[in-house]
Amino acid sequence: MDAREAVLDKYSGRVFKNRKDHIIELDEAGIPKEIAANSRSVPGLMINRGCCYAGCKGVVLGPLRDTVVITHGPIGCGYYTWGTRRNKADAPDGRNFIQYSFSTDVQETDIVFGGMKKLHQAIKEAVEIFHPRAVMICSTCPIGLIGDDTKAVAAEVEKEFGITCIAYSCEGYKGVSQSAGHHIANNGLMQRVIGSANDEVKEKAFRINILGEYNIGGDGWEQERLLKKIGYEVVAVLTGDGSFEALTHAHTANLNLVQCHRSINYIAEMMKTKYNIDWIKVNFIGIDETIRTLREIADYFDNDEIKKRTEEVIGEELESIAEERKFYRSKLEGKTAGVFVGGSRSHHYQNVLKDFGVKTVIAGYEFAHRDDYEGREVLPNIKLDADSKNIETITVQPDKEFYHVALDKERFEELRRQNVELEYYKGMFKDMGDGTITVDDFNHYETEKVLDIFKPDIFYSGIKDKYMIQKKGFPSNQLHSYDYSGPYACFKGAITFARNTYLSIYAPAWKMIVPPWRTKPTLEGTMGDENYA
Ligand code: CFM
Repeated sequence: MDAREAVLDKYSGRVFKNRKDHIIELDEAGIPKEIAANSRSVPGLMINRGCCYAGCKGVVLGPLRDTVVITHGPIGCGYYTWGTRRNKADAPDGRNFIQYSFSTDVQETDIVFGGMKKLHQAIKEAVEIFHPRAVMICSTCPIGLIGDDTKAVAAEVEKEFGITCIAYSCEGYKGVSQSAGHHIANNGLMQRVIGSANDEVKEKAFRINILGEYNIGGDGWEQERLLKKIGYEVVAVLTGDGSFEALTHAHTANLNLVQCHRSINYIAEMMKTKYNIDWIKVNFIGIDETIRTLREIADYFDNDEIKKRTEEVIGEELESIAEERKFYRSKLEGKTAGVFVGGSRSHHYQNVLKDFGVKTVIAGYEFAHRDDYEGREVLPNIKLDADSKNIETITVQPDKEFYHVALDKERFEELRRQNVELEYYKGMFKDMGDGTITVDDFNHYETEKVLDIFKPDIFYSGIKDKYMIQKKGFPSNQLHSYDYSGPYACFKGAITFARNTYLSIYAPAWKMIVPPWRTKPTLEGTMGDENYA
């Protein structure tokens, strides 16, 4: 029985039929195989996904520091998503509201009589107290069910307070995971925020946006530090330590860097159509990947000074980490890992592991789509199901005023021939292979099974399964929140990541654990009427 069969073995016919296409064994590197992704999870299985509201409010809109993002729904939705994602933010203009949880605290009476008045009152209070640059309304499940017209409230607020207010119908049930919420948030930002400031485009300047970087543990700050050191101007970051204010100018940049393809590819594509801003898939996770990324950006702009500075900065950064890099490589070489995160990191982190000689034997995404596994070339073959059709796809037109000059066709093709991922993402599969396994939408049972089969030295995941993994005797670090550490991006970040990995693998604690169920049964039961005797 191979690993895949062993994982599927215990399933009933119906569950087997569903799960078999989500588990792929990769034999040869570079040969993508089709995987089932972005579909409904099997009810009853313990999975790690979030909901549509989580993707819209928590992931994409939440990090905007000068904006009040208000949860319209029962208090639990706002409360349980409060402060759980480590998207750090500064307060350069005195506006940073991300420590707060704004909610309308919808009650039974509101469900019966409607919550629109309450929403209006809540926004009024927030605007008067905090003076935000904008207000975003995020609806949760019950709001969609009772049919509150949040868009009407937003329009009223705009008139009354002269402030941008956008309502998002991102009810949790809208999609099969948080991925739906990313798309909804992308649409709103594109329609109402990006391009709303009336500035001038500076054609030849080295002005860039970083898309899909959420500044978890300070990753975005580390990227900005390097890019500025080279000589780039960062116009906007979407959306880590980002601001409504900066987003209004995003259309004036000359290149979009896409870090997390899954959560932001919609905006990248729409900005290409509307403003002719090229996007390039980058990766700042990993030493070799950061070097590749910096060189590709320099190649894109094709400017001697920028190229020179790029090499100088790479040299300086490499020198500053040389010793530690060697030490951690000597400790980690030959180890194996499992990586299971949302929709990008399971790919990105394989690169930093490779830097230190660690092989990824198990990988999977919670909610990515087939293109994140197989590459964007499969996009035309992805059949939209009813769940995906539920999410609006908006179309944009070229903007007469702000349409940029971008690369000419020849240069574009030349860069593509050099494997620069211009308007392209190759996906995770092409970097895997050799008997490794990929599992889409892992559940806890499957996690336990792959741990038993592959016995990796470490398994990276999140808070929902971390302790279950550790109870099985495997060290587990969180790759969503970085276990309160970070940044992990770029050169210095790679060292911090390696240090945490080293500390976890070399901690003897996990081998000493004897869970109680190993020595005695923890669940006892009786059959039939014995209890009532
Ligand atoms: Fe993109 Fe993210 Fe991720 Fe994501 Fe996320 Fe996250 Fe993630 Mo947690 S935007 S897809 S919805 S890289 S919150 S910062 S770590 S699951 S792999």
